[in-house]
Amino acid sequence: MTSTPRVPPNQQLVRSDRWPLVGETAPRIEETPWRVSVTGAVKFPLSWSLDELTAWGLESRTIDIHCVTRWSKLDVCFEGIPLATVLAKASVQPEAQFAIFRSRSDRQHATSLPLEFARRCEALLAFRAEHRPLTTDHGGPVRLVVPGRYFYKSLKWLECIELAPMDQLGYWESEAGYHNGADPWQEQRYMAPALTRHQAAQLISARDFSGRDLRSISAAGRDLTGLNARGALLRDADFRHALLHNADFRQANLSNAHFEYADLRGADFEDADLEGANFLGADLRQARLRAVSLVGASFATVTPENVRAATARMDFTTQIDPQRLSDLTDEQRAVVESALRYGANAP
Ligand SMILES: Nc1nc2c(c(=O)[nH]1)N[C@H]1C(S)=C(S)[C@@H](COP(=O)(O)O)O[C@H]1N2
Ligand SMILES: [Mo]
Repeated sequence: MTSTPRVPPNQQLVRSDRWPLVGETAPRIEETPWRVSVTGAVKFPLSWSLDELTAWGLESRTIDIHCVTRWSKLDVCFEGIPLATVLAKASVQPEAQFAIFRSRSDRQHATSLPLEFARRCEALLAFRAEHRPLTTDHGGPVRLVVPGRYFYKSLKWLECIELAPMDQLGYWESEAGYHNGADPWQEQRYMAPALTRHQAAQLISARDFSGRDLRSISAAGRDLTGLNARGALLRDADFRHALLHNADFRQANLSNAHFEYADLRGADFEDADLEGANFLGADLRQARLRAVSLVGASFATVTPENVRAATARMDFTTQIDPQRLSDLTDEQRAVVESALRYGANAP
């Protein structure tokens, strides 16, 4: 018998009693009663109150969550109305190719799926998770849960499904450059970099990234000693083996950034977003990681046999707030705590 892996590449499991919060934490405040509508390329627009929807009878489905910032949570029990049922009730016109999902949220949060996938992917309009009503911060009263796609396709506070002949990029897809395909098994995390190689080379030689949007920049192996990257948007940036001695990354967004084997001695990460960042083999002595977020970050390879390979170099001169370490998985936290206490961890 061949066993299919349960966890997609480069994801790590969160503790089973934890469910990280990502993105917006509350819907728009509004007096009007919540309704879910289907509009766009349909014969007649339809809408239902939440009571009308739940009266159809909730179905329960066990779904694995895979967040693009590298944490996964398996076997979460959701209860809701199948998206396929809702789509079947609407008389969808033949020109419809995409379903755009809109959120009752201040920033008009949205995401989309190809209609063909939306019909067959076994998504739910979920009202309950783990046998309780969905909490507001996790998308209650009603959210989309889409199995087989990174979790940014699972829109919280669903209020409108619009059918359209053309796709519209969602909030995270356009703001963060998240891949519109979002297949975790193919690691469709980010769209292609927005920068040309020439532009990247110029910025690298000037060593000033401050305040810029440089997501997915490739700076692997470059000498960026003393880099000013304050407040820069550096999601998915590639700094593997780079020299980043005393670099200033304060307030930078370094979600999913690659720092494998980088020299980060004395680098300052105060207030930086380090979700999903990879520090394998990096030198973090004298580095400051104050007020950072570390969900999904890794500092060592922890193999199933619990062999720790390529642990980041950290010691008592590395400054990390102890409370922030609770963002990490138990394995990662144990590695970091022992490195901070006993030092070095030279490979
Ligand atoms: N309305 C809305 N839906 C959203 C988001 C958001 O910011 N706003 N974030 C998305 C992302 S990136 C993720 S990983 C999940 C997080 O859901 P959770 O906070 O319940 O874990 O919601 C998705 N749906
Ligand atoms: Mo996400």
